[in-house]
Amino acid sequence: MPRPPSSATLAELKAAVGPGGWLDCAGDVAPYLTDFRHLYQGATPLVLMPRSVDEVAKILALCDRDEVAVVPHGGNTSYCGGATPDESGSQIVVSMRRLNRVRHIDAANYSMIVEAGCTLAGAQAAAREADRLFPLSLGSEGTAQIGGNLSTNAGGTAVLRYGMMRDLVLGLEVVLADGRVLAALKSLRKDNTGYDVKSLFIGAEGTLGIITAASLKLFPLPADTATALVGIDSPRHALELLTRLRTAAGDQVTSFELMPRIAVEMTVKYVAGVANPLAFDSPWYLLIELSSPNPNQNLTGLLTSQLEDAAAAGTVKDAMLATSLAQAQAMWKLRESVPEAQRRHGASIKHDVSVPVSAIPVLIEKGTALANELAPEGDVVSYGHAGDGNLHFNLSQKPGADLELFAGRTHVLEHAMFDLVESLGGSISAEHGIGRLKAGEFARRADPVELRVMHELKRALDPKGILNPGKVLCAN
Ligand code: 2HG
Ligand code: ZN
Repeated sequence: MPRPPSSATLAELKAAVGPGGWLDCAGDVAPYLTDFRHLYQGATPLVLMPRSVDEVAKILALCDRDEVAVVPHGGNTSYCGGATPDESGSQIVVSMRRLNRVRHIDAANYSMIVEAGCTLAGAQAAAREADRLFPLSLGSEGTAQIGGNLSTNAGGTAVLRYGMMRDLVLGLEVVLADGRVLAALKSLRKDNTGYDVKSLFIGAEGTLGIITAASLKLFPLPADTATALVGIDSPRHALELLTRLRTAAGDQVTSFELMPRIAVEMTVKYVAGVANPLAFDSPWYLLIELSSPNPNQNLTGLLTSQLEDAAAAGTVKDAMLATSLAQAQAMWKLRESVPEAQRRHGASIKHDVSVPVSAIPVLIEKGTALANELAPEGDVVSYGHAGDGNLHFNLSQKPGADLELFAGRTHVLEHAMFDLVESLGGSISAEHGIGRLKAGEFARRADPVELRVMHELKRALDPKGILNPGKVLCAN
């Protein structure tokens, strides 16, 4: 069991990172003590900001020796409290923000090595400069860091085409709990040498080691893109259209995002500069993007003809194709601002869940019935990455509804939603991780053998339990 650090340990930790590498005044550490959604308010005696792998290794060796708990901290955009220390005041925070270099880009190998504290937008920009695409794409990419993206196995809006963060990794450098450095930073597409050890650290939320750098896959930059905002009557039509487009355009279907009317209305109302470009109101909207590195694909022509055929078949009500980059960006702003609009509107209850894509319409139908019954103070705002089977099945407090009553529905509704998701063969966490928020539900619902294996791995790699205690796995 980790214990509070002594003043001698704190002094050694400060010395390990040197002047300018740590914070311990209340005002300075405050931003590290609460999560993005303000679900948790923790405490810490010390925030460390290492600048090299060696410094991270020294920190962990000291913490392991003295059994001090460590909470790795990236861009702090996570939704499940995975990067926030607990309330005890005995956990050290290790911020990765100064470990943020792009170490190497190998354009011919379509790979790059970046450090954990590099922002996702920074990694994308570095790839672009080398005429390559790093395709992970999220609303919070300006702040979110590569280490956090890896640790939560982040998803976002281009998973349909490129996969999740796990699918974009060739190698990792990780500092283990006792300070040893696992140097698995190869940039190979083929490497069948035994167990895939690096993959253990992806999605582990810093509970098995601290990721310090990654070798990431790059892709050709798109040279042709077609973006459309489409009005449809029901989620079933979304499924029909997705099948039609994948048949016609294969892997060129890059994004397929679903939004209900209420999400569009809220976003137009609360977020400056957002407009709904469609002439007609629609119960549901899709934001669709096709892309290809081939400039001569005429994707706009392809998407137009597919949408026309879909309209003739009664699948599509109304559609608008972006005719300029600015128009495409405006459509993306509409989609990416939905979380901000929900925040401005009032309190929300969130479920980041996934089901097989074919079950999305049932999830929406049954989930909405559950929400109306169990949380009548909320409006359902279910939107997200329909093409991946991932919905943010959220509720927003109804205007004028009692906040306490609404918030009080969270657990009963979550339980029912998770039961529904499980009955459809889905997951209670699609892309936001487990963190502290879902650790209890995860422990209750995980396959017992799989959970046992996870605890065994945790004990093997972190026998003193110093790495991000209470996240992902509950103490057993
Ligand atoms: C998104 O897809 C993010 O916009 C946030 O994953 C989802 O706020 C949410 O629930
Ligand atoms: Zn999302």
